[in-house]
Amino acid sequence: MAITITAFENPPDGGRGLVRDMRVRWALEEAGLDYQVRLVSFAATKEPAHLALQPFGQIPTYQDGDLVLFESGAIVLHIARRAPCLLPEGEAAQARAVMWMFAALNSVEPPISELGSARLLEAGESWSAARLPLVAARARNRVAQLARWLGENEWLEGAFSAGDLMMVSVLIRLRLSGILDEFPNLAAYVARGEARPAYRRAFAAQLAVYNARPEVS
Ligand code: GTB
Repeated sequence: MAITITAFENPPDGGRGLVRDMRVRWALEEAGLDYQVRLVSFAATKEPAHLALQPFGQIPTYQDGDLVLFESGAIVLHIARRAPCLLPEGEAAQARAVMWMFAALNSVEPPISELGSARLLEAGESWSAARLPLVAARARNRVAQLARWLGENEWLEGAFSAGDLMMVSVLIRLRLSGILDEFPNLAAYVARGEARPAYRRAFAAQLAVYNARPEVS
């Protein structure tokens, strides 16, 4: 049976690759694994059938035979274990790649997510204008630290790995704020990720979902 992942049938980002099924699609494309995508509505993610797969009512999920996974990081790591192009050989090199996955998810994505919420979800609140600069400063500070570390290196640890896949996926979410372009080396790093054929295939597939979305009345 083929690997099946879930994604929103009506992607809230307009098909720009910001929703978390994108990183799973990208990993599957890098790994060269066959998969299918089961599209779900936002309402369906709150129903018992989906909650049995994902306790928090979110996408993405991953199913392969009897194995059910949620959490995009866990899913990408599972895929990476089957793909030498995503996890380098050697215990220490693998540990460094996994470390960068955790760094992307635990240290870099939270301030970026917070900024996204502040810009989009809280924009109408009376306190939004006062809070936004604080949240933007936190995100800017964190990515400045990353930019200093990356310097002019192509990837975080020599060769491309699942750590880069996750970091690029997270940084893309910063682009709309304009902050990514304040760091030319990080913007170039993201562009290198986006130029990978596997990324482009994944992006095209999720954009096709947006373009074919059901009419919303
Ligand atoms: N920690 C989980 C993981 O990594 O898998 C988080 C999964 C998650 O946040 N999923 C979101 C979801 O299902 C979609 S990606 N949300 C529904 C809910 O929580 O009820 C988050 C997202 C949403 C929208 C945009 N956007 O519009 O740009 C970008 C990212």
